[in-house]
Amino acid sequence: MTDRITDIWGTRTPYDRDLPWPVRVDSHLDDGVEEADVDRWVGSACVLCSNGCGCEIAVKDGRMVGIRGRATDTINHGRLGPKGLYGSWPDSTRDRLTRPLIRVDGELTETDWDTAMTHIVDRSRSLLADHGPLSHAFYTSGQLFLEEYYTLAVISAAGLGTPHLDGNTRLCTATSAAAMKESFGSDGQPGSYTDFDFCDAVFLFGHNMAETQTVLWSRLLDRLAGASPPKVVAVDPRRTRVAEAALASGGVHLAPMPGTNQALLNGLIREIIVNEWIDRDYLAAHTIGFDELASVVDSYTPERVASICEVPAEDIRRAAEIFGTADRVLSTVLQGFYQSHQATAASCQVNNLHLLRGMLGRPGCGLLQMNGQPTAQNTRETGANGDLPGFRNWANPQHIAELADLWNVDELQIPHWGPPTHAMQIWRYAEQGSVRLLWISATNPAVSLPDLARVREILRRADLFVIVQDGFRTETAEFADVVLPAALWGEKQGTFTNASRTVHLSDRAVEPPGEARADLDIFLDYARRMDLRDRDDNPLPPWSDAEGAFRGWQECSRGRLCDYTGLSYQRLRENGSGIPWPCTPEHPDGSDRLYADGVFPTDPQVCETYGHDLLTGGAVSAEQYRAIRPDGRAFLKAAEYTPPEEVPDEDYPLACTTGRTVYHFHTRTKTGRSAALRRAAPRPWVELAAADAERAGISEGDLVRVESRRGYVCVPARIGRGREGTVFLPFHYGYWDVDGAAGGPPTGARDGESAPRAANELTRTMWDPVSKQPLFVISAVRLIRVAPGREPAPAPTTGASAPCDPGIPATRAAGDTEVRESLGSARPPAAPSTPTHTHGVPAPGTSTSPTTPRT
Ligand SMILES: Nc1nc2c(c(=O)[nH]1)N[C@H]1C(S)=C(S)[C@@H](COP(=O)(O)OP(=O)(O)OC[C@H]3O[C@@H](n4cnc5c(=O)[nH]c(N)nc54)[C@H](O)[C@@H]3O)O[C@H]1N2
Ligand SMILES: Nc1nc2c(c(=O)[nH]1)N[C@H]1C(S)=C(S)[C@@H](COP(=O)(O)OP(=O)(O)OC[C@H]3O[C@@H](n4cnc5c(=O)[nH]c(N)nc54)[C@H](O)[C@@H]3O)O[C@H]1N2
Ligand code: SF4
Ligand SMILES: [Mo]
Repeated sequence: MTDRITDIWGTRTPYDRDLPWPVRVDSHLDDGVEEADVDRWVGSACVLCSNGCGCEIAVKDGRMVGIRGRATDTINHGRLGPKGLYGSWPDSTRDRLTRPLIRVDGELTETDWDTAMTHIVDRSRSLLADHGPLSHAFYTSGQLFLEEYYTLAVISAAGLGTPHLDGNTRLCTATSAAAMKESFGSDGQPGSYTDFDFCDAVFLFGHNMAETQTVLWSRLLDRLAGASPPKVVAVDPRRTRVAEAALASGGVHLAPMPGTNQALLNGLIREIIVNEWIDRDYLAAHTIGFDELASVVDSYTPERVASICEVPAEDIRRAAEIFGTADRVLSTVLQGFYQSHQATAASCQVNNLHLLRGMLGRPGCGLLQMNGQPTAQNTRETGANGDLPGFRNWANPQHIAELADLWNVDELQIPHWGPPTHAMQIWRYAEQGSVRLLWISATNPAVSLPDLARVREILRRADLFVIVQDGFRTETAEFADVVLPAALWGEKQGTFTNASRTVHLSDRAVEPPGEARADLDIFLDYARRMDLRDRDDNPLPPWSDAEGAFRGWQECSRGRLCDYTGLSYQRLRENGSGIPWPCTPEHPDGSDRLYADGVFPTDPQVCETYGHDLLTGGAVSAEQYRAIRPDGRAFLKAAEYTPPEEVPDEDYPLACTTGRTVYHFHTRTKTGRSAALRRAAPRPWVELAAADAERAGISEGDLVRVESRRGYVCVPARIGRGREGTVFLPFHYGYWDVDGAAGGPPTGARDGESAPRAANELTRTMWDPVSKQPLFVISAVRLIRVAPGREPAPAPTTGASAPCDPGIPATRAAGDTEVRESLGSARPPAAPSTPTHTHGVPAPGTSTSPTTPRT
């Protein structure tokens, strides 16, 4: 028995290469429930991060009462982390949305489904008649199921004909997709989690995996505890647990000034090239662009980079040497890169490092352009992310024709005169008044978008009809015209795909509370009431349940890189483990990693994009692209470093980054309702370095006003261990709190501004030119001490927010936190053979898929 508040990563089960993975089944049952009381266990996977740990939900008397890891799942081998164990369902359904709400005389008022949906459909029809489909926009999520996104994509693109559909994935992993598209021609994770088992070195670029994918971090900790541990290199301005592990492993912690990743990466690449740590044969056979890359990075000597990034030149050399001399390197990239101003450029340089060394498609040579949200991969695959379904290219007429065929609609019905609209642009259109109906599902933009004062102004517009579909009355719901109560995880059925391309089925364990309905049913209800139809007058979309939608999606994925045709609900249910795509009837166990043969989906007929200039975002035309003759080779794309637009100055002398802590998920709608997690990180704080604190006369726990050019927050100070010149704010805390600490949920419909404490009061509406991902880690702030503190800041001591003063009391477990760890040797099912996936280039003039395995 242990708990996952203080023992976040659990008992070590040391692991060495080539051995079967040790099993450790973690389970947690609600207070007072014994394992013998459980009526049944229902198969699922955790939806509180992109790891997608295989699990089973304990059901008793029609309620979810516990969770345990699935021993046979290749993703987690039975392990679960704090969020999965304590945050998967709210402690009580007391404040769940159970009935639709509509605004009557300014107040959100309970109503029935028919009234709410009629209200939506009436508005929708009149807007379509008066202003056409471009008046409609959908802002969705990385947290619904595949079937729901695909249904929404069909409704918006084929049914209504609007290109305005994107997800909060724009804030999350738009850069992951963009970087893979630019380098390899398509979204699709080259690597696999099994690469952790074989690698000699692990590089984490702007990724605090210890707190944000705790179970994957356990996997690495087990390797580090084993006989041939890899070296770890951490690239993060904060002293995270990842950074500590890097130093302990004999690796390096590079702590660049925020916003200087591109310079650092150019420096690393230069070292790899000048030291000849490159695979010339691989480069010649499988890549384009080496000469330009070499010439761009040439001036990025370790000394020059050291002065830009403020890291020791010697550390740059050592990190490059580790990358350059290890046999098998695994890299992961996440928000420290993605939410920055040269996001796609810097992430592409990580791709370049792997290409230069020919390190792709081999066990241990994984590249994981990480996802964050549990189902972000599906948002991207299904085209609910400001792209077209099946990684299709909006600028390729043949791809449009395929979709028109599949959906049985006219090609002209599918908007493709320009790229699908990205979320930041959707919000801009709403601000300008051309988008008049904004349907928000499973995301809380009144907390999670940058520059919240502006977001509130937009949501308040009288000419914007706002629909919010959520399980809770969020900060965003307070601005809605209609609120639709959604069923959540465990209350509905569907599939989703983790960052390692692994698909899990989540079955319905319990009934949704009250009248809450699955998002799929809500979208289908809208489509039916709107009477959306295909060319032959059949209902569009044609399916009526999750499994039907899944089958529809399988057809859409057929022949594409993300081929799902070998999967079925039954197989996913019976397999005992998730299965990684591409998965075809010929390769029913899926594919552990991509690009084993060094052939990439860059052929003009198959690629998802013709690419962009990394500095400006300028698009490459089809003609220009064809002229390059990529022929299945990957692109080594280069870019000079440019400084961020907002850098610290005299008025705002500190660089402010934002991000996460281990105990909370995003805007805390679930984790804030778990007593165990809430108590571990109850309120927000700002983290600053001891030297900066001393200069500003700030002590631990003091109340501090953090100001940027956009707004301010008032929070206690944690004197932490980050680098000088930077501060960090967790972005989890909006204006809602279970215990009323923030004044309770906003009472007035238009009153979201009472207690400034959300990190996004400070951030700016700016985005990466290629991926359009907002720059959450780039703002300049100043700190003003407001009042002395009476107690230490409410920041956890267990992760990167640990205080520099070791005397500050440690985070403790409180409440119902007991976790049972069963250590065993249950053998997981045979992992998909490695590698199973090779990649053929279609002959000119054929439409053959890029995914046909050769073997
Ligand atoms: N506990 C928890 N886990 C989660 C989530 C959660 O909310 N809570 N959310 C999930 C989601 S959706 C996501 S997207 C992931 C995010 O997972 P991560 O990306 O790991 O988390 P963040 O804390 O946002 O940022 C990671 C690190 O980037 C560093 N950083 C900031 N600026 C820079 C920079 O300029 N350069 C470099 N190199 N590093 C920088 C920060 O110091 C921080 O430690 O987590 C997923 N997992
Ligand atoms: N400053 C700053 N801002 C950030 C970030 C940062 O690092 N710093 N990170 C960005 C990133 S990476 C992300 S992913 C976003 C996350 O930002 P959001 O998406 O706004 O955060 P969540 O709290 O996860 O909101 C998801 C909502 O969906 C609801 N929900 C959950 N499941 C379901 C379901 O099945 N159906 C429906 N209808 N609703 C459901 C939840 O109750 C919740 O209200 O924030 C972004 N914003
Ligand atoms: S690592 Fe992610 S998926 Fe796994 S239990 Fe934790 S939150 Fe859930
Ligand atoms: Mo995210």
